[in-house]
Amino acid sequence: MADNSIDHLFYVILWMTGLVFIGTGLAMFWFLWKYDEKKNDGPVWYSHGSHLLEIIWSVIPAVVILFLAIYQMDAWAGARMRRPMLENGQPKPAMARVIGRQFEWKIQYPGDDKQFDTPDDLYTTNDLHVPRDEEVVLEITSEDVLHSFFLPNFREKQDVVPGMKQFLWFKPVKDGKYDIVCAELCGWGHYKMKGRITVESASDFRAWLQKAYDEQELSEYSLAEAE
Ligand SMILES: [Cu+2]
Repeated sequence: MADNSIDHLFYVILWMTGLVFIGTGLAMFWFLWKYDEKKNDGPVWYSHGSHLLEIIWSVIPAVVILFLAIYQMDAWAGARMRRPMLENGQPKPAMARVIGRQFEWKIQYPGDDKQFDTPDDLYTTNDLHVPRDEEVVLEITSEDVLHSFFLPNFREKQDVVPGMKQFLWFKPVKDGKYDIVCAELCGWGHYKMKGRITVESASDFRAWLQKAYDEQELSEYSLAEAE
């Protein structure tokens, strides 16, 4: 997401449920007080229901849910349909590929040629870096089972489905290190399937990419060459 629409929806729903909670609580205490045993010594009257009341308490929640269904459409479209575009009208390519596997997040950057699965790709484990104030597009895949790529601080969550390639986008606005967690029970090591996403300035990001790439080239175990 490039805005606060998820948080906004959260607060709208919190206000609605909060008001209903306070309202029903007050009504309950009012009935307790009004129908106090000491003030009401007549026989108990059992109601066999009210058609009108049933219609009212069915229609009001239906209207509320219909309102929410329509009200959230724009946030949904922003998160799932309006992928950032390039100036030429093409969808913005993924900055990195995130591959879930038991039990880690494999991160793949395409390198200078901007093509995945070429010899200049950079691989890291559980260590995703993104530049601040840029629309970041990620490609999400799984190598084995179902996972769920969850960035709680970014209000982003996507099921990771084997055999599917999915895209996620957001605009980081604040520097820092944040959690990447797996939100789908994926095996015995699910609990330790966590990574870090680092948001930094564009120049720090490029410097980190270059450094990580140089380190990969130096190490004798190069995944890129093993491909
Ligand atoms: Cu997992």
